[in-house]
Amino acid sequence: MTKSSYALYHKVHCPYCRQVITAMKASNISLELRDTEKNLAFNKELIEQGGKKQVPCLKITENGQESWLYESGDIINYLNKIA
Ligand SMILES: N[C@@H](CCC(=O)N[C@@H](CS)C(=O)NCC(=O)O)C(=O)O
Repeated sequence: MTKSSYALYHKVHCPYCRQVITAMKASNISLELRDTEKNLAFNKELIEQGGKKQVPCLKITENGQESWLYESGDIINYLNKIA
């Protein structure tokens, strides 16, 4: 069985992040929101592990394997698939 968890790295005033969060709420998906401006540790791990500081970015953990998905359109498509 696949065990998955998700965290969305975002900023409050980012319009692309807002679009992803709206889509997420419409699909009834709940995932952890990680504000990279409020919490600099989130910003650091986004840059170091994701590869760049751009938000939104969805961190996907599946069976212990982590991957980082950038681009609001790609994140929304992914969330629609798992909804
Ligand atoms: N094409 C991207 C644009 C995202 C974007 O421009 N995000 C801005 C914040 S609103 C950002 O993170 N800029 C900093 C950077 O790119 O390093 C998307 O649709 O997700």
